[in-house]
Amino acid sequence: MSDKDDLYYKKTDKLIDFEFDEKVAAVFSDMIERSVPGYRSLISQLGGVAAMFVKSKTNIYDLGCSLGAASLSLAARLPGIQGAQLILVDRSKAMLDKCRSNLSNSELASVADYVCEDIRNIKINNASLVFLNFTLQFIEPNDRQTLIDKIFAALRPGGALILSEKIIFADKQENDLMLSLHYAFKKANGYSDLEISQKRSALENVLIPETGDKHKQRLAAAGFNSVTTWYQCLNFISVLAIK
Ligand code: GEK
Repeated sequence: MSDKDDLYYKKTDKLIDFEFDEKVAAVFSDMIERSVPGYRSLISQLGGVAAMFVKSKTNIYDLGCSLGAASLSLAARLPGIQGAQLILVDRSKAMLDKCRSNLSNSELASVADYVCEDIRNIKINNASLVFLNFTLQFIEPNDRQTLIDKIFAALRPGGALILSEKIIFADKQENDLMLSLHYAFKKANGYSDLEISQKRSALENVLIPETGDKHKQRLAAAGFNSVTTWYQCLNFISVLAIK
């Protein structure tokens, strides 16, 4: 169970950049469900999409796994995950510790490896499936193509990357509309104006969204054969890229 997210409830004079520390890990499930439109629905469908690509004797990577929601969704659709090995990676020790305890009573416990490392620095190989579920947005934009190229090289033919991201829109009117709708979503979920604005400032230099087209161009440049948006809720999308 997650505690209620009230991290930005009180006015703070000196806001520091957002970090995935112990305080965030403790409230993360509540935070992401109340902040990301369609998160619960996306997670419940993600496993079904992902299950189509998993092959035995391959590796599945959950990059920026947080509490392991994507992997748990897969396990619910594909019991035993086809005898594949699951590698969960997060550079936040607080998140990864919580992920390990979350999965400890699941069938994933026996096939899961946990790596506390920056995903830019790890080796990836023999992959049938890679999740980048709301993680690329936290990577420095200049490093994104190199990371996507590394994932493409590690995937077997027919393997898939599922990339979910917060996005912006090239058209200003559309972008403003989506920002207003996202704001209304957070208000409806109980966040105050102060909480929303303090969280936004804390994330400003940390979460850098791009357009859906930019993501698709990058995936095409890496060499992906097929690139499809399979899910969208307001300014949050999930793209299925198949090698
Ligand atoms: C979910 N996938 O619920 N290397 C490793 N981990 C990183 C890096 C990096 N360079 N940058 C950020 N992270 C999850 C949700 S949350 C999304 C993912 C959000 C990690 C970071 O520590 C955090 O746990 C996660 O990526 C992003 O399906 O909070 O909006």
